[in-house]
Amino acid sequence: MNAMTDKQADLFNPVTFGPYTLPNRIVMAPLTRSRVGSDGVPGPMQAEYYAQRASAGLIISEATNISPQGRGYAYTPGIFNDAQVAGWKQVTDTVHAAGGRILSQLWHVGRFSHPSLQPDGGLPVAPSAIAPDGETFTESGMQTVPTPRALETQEMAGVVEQYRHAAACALRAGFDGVEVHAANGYLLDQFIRDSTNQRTDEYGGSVENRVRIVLEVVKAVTEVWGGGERVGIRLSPVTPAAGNIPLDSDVMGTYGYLIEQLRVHKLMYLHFVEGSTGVSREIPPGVDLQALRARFNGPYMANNGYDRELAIQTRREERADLICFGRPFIANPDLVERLKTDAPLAVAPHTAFYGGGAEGYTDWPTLR
Ligand code: 8OZ
Repeated sequence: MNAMTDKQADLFNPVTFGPYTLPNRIVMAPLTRSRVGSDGVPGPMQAEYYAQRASAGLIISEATNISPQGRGYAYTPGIFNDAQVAGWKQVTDTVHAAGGRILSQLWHVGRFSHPSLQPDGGLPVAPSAIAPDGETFTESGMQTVPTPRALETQEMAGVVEQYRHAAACALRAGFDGVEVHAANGYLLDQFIRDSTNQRTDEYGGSVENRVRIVLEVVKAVTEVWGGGERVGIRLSPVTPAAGNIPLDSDVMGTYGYLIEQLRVHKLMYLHFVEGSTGVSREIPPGVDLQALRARFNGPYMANNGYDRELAIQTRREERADLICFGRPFIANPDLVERLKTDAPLAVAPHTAFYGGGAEGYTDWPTLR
C-alpha cells in the first residue's frame, strides 16, 4: 500500500460485492424523506435526488412500503403497483445513467402506523396487540399510534406474499437488488423480539417461531431474485426506535440464531444499525455486535453515526466491509469526493429531513 492508501485504509478503493464491483466502500443509507404523493409513486424529483448521489459505492433506497397495509408514514413511496414500478424505473434508469447502483429497501411497518394511513381506515397489524409509544407522521400531522390488531395465523402467508410481490415489483423496476428491512422496530423486528411478540401459534414463543416470518420472507424474496446474491438484510439488535420498542430478553441468542439460519441463503450482506438509530452508538452491556456479525457468512455493512475518521478506522481494523452514511448524504450529494479529499461537509437542518419539495432535497450543491 502507498502512504495515501494506508492513511485512508481502503474506503475509497473498488470492492467486489455480490455480482457488482463497487467503486468504493461507502453506502448511501436508506433515508426516509417523505416527499412523494399519497399514491406512493416516486417521480423525476426522486430520480434527480438519487442520481445526484450516484458516486456512492451503493445506494439503498428510502424504506419503501411493500403493500398498503405496510405503510406507516405519509408521503413514503411504495413498490406494489404498476405506477410505482414505473416511477421507480425512472429512478433506477437515472441512477444507472449516472454510473450508480441502487437497491430497494422492502418495508412493512407493522404496528407503527395509523388508521388514516391504512386501507379502509383499519387498525395497523402486528404480531400481538401491544401499542408502541409515540406518534407517526400522517397527512394531517403527527398522530398517536394506536394499539394494533394481532395478525391471524392464517394471514401470515399473505404477509409473505406481500414481500414476494414487492420483490418482484423491485425486479421489474430495474433495481440492482433488494434489502429486507428487518430492523428498527417495524413488522419483522416486532416478530423477532419477545417484548412485542406474545403469540402462541407457530410465529411466537420460541426463538425458532419468532424468526420464522423473517426466514419465510427471505426465502420468498431470494426465490424472486434468483438466489441471495442480490438480497441483503438489515437488523438492529439494540435500537429502541421506532416506538420505544423494548429489546429482546436475549439479544445475543435471538439475533445469533437468526443470523445462523440466514447463512443458507448466501445473502449479499448483513446490515446492522449499530446502537440506537440516528441517536447514539452506545451498545448495552452483554451485547457484542462484532460477535453477532461473525456468525454471518457474507459481507458486513455497518451503519449509524459514522464519520470519516471512524469509517477509516473501522476499515483499517476490518470491523466492517462497507460503511453507511445517512444524514451526511442529505446535504452532500458528492459526499464520497468530500470524504476522499477531507473537504468540509454541509449540514442539513432537521427541517429538511422529512416532507416538502425540492428545497433541502435536490438543491444541495456539489463542491465542484
Ligand atoms: C425515520 C423516519 C421514518 C422512518 C427507519 C424507515 O428508521 C425508518 C424511518 C426513519 O428504519
